[in-house]
Amino acid sequence: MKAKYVFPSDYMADPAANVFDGKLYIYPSHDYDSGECFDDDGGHFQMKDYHVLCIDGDPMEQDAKDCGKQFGIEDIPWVEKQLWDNDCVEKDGKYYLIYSAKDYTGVFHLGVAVADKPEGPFVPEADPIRGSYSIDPCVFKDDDGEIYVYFGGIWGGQLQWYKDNKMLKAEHLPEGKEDPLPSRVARMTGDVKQFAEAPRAVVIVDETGKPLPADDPHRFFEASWMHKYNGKYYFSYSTGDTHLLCYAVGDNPYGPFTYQGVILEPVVGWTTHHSIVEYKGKWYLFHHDCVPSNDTTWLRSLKVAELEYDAEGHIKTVK
Ligand code: FUB
Repeated sequence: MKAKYVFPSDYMADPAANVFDGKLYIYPSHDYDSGECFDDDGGHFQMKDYHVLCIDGDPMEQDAKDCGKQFGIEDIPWVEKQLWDNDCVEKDGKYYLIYSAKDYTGVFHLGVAVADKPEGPFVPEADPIRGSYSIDPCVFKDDDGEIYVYFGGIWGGQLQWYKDNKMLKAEHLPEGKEDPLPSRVARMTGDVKQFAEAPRAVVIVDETGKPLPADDPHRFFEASWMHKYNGKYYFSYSTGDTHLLCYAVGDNPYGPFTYQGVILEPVVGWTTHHSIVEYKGKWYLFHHDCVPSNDTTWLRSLKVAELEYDAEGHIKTVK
């Protein structure tokens, strides 16, 4: 399958692609070379602002255009550093960008910024979402209009710090046949600014209904994404240290989701992160790799590939 770079003029990552007003809008992280060294907690990812990108045409032919800087760390009172992944949803003609960032105590939370147009300008709320934690929000609007946020990431994403939505004194990374750390999902309030309920675990099970164990190379790590295909809920995610994008299918937004297979094989660079979107009758996988930066893990470039399903609704692996 063909793949193409989307925005060759700058380093961007973690693309959340959405269709608004007949155009493709991409909400990425904005990588840059901060000089921080690589570490297992992602200290080399020191992003300091957000941009929105737009493609009005065939994404396999056209590069994205930059709609400009939206806001930076200096505009958000609660944030000290690391503006990581973000995503955007529309409700009643307003656009809500949900992002992850670290506060002044070194803890990740989710924040909200609001705009009248998908290209911004987005204005951040003064405080993070109450009760939010960890990273990598994906905002999903179901056909009935309810909005859900999926989030979470382990290691530097701090998900291992939490149990039952409370921060633990001691962190535990599950091993062997223990249940893995799950992504989380919460329905949002009508104003899309708070959780309407306590976040729930997103459980991925095998074909017998048993949760995939912690030592399964296909277990969840970070980069949640939700899309619907033929009435089914497709939860996709990165497996982090095994470097795959995988997916699982369920009957409702909360799951459980039954593991199906690999969407994307490992790319150049440590991280892999994506979104899946239907645009003008075709399905696309947006993701990133580090080929243009010669495998510099913190300088990633956006890519797009066409995505295909077989007759049973299985996604064909992009190699
Ligand atoms: O961009 C920083 C982090 O790298 C993201 O939050 C992860 O999903 C990984 O792509």
